[in-house]
Amino acid sequence: MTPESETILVTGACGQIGSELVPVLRKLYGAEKVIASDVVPPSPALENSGPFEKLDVTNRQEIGQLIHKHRVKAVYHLAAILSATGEKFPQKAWEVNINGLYNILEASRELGVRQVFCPSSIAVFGPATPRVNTPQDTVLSPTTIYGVTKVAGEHLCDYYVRKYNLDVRGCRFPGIISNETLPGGGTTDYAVAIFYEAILNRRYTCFLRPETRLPMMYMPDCLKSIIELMAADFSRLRHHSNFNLTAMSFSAADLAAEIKKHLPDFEVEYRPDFRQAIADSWPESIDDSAAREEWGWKPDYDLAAMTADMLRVLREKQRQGKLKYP
Ligand code: VAH
Repeated sequence: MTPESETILVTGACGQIGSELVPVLRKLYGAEKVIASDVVPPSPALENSGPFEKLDVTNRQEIGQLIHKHRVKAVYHLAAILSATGEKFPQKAWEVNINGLYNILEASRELGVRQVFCPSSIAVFGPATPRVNTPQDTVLSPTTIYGVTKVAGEHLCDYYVRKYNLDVRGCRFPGIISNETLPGGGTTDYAVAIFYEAILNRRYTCFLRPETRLPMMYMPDCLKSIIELMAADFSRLRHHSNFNLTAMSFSAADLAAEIKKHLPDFEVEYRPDFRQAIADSWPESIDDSAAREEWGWKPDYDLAAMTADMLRVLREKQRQGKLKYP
């Protein structure tokens, strides 16, 4: 747990998870104690809610200067290139996801950071992995550069735990669905875009086949998992940076049908693109018993609850004239 007096650095603060984790951390620890950072400029809301620093995680000197300047004791390292964008720019994905992580771990080791959170992903699994109820400890054979960087990242983080006793923790997140930021280049982006298109156009062209089933999680559960994992007793953890985690699994057709219960005239057309092959290499469902046993993980949202809340929040934004898409 991050003691009251410690300063936190969040990288990738403008991204899907970062943009919602920063307000949660600021509520928990005080706005001035949470330094938001990203390589892109902050939204007005983020800029006006507490300290923001421009940070390119591939620049190790910049990281060291920020950690030293703000006496950072905990880092939530969320800066990453996701699966679909990674396949378009694999070299960039390696630079950001691995060189960036290495820079964070080295700066944390050298400058006395006490705790680091770095998310992994179900993208670490591949075609050779059992796809149903994928085990915690199993074959990791990713076919995307994003998955390769996440497997390497897990091993790098666990090396820093063993070698330097650095407290590094992370979860293999499933697809995350949120109503704050627009999709950021992932294969699960359809599960966010579909809500906006349903509300605005009553139509959506899905880039995955209807029967494509993937592990998913609503953002409130994602944020809860990060806070709870970072607060867990380190001595109870047998795993560190690679906890399997999920809340539900559903297919694109399941999600469309759930939305249709609220918007009966909603129609979906299916036109699979290059992201279908990525989704086909990932699990359909996840065994997250290690997270449940080692730090008490339990999700709150299922498909029906998430769908109702997503539509409620986005329709309220539309009513206020604040629904921005794309
Ligand atoms: C992606 N949203 O689609 C991310 C996530 C499991 C998927 O890692 O790349």
